[in-house]
Amino acid sequence: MRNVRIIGAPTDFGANRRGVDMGPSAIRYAGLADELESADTEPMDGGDLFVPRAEERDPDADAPPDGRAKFLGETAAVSRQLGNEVARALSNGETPLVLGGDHSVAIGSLSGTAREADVGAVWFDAHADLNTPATSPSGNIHGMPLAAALGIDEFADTEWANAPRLSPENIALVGLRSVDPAEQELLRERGFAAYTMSDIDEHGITDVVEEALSIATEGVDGLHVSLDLDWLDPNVAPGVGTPVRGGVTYREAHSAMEMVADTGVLRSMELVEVNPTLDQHNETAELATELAASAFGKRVL
Ligand code: B3U
Ligand code: MN
Ligand code: MN
Repeated sequence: MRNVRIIGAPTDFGANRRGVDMGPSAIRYAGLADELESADTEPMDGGDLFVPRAEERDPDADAPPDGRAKFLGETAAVSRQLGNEVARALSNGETPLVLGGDHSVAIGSLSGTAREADVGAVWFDAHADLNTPATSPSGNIHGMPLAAALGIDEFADTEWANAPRLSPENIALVGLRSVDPAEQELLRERGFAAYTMSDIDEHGITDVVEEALSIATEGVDGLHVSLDLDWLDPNVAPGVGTPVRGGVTYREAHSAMEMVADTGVLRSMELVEVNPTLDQHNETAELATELAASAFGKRVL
């Protein structure tokens, strides 16, 4: 039986809308442990990382020389902690399930999961999260984690952010519908496997996810799944920081997560950007628990 190590990372440093720091509580309250048990896994909850309140800090105290990245020092501290927790869970034979928090927590998850193994990743998100401090329109680090982990441009020597054993050929982004100009350029230039909502409309979710998973798992030891709840349509996931219309449906999302389970190589996963202050009756948090269960192998029959 798979032991799933739940690690709460209640950050909202990376987001411009307050409230995602309540994500870990909301996801647990929605019944995460029961859902994971129904997927025949053994949930082990290690609690939350210590994260200071944003109000106590100056967002620009550690401003980078070029551009803007708010709460950079705080994000570095959380990323280091989380990277260590993720690596420790893996070395104990557990599968880390990180609960965000905003998407900047992916920096820590990726650095931890790609420490002792070659890892591929699928990024289920409306956004590409490939900005850098110089290109970011917002200065919010939740729009930068993939660039940080890959060491792109200003992140080249950012030791706490880089995930050296995460290889760009094994990254696939799925569900894109809000991409900034600099991100478009990067996606084109560096040849990442990137699938937009139009690709899903044209080819169907199963074909797109099959291709994404085969790219991400080719020749690596394991797969990281980064699930930003804004990947889904706001009709079914209203409780997210940056909703974008035209996302995947409830059934498409489950189908994709079932395909993740079928790879048999899921190594680590995160559920991010749940914002309980914008949610309706905790339904987005509930959906997050269900999708995790599907990714860990829950089946009806
Ligand atoms: N690309 C924009 C918006 C954004 C990215 N991720 C989220 N929003 N959730 C930015 O600010 O980088
Ligand atoms: Mn994201
Ligand atoms: Mn997003």
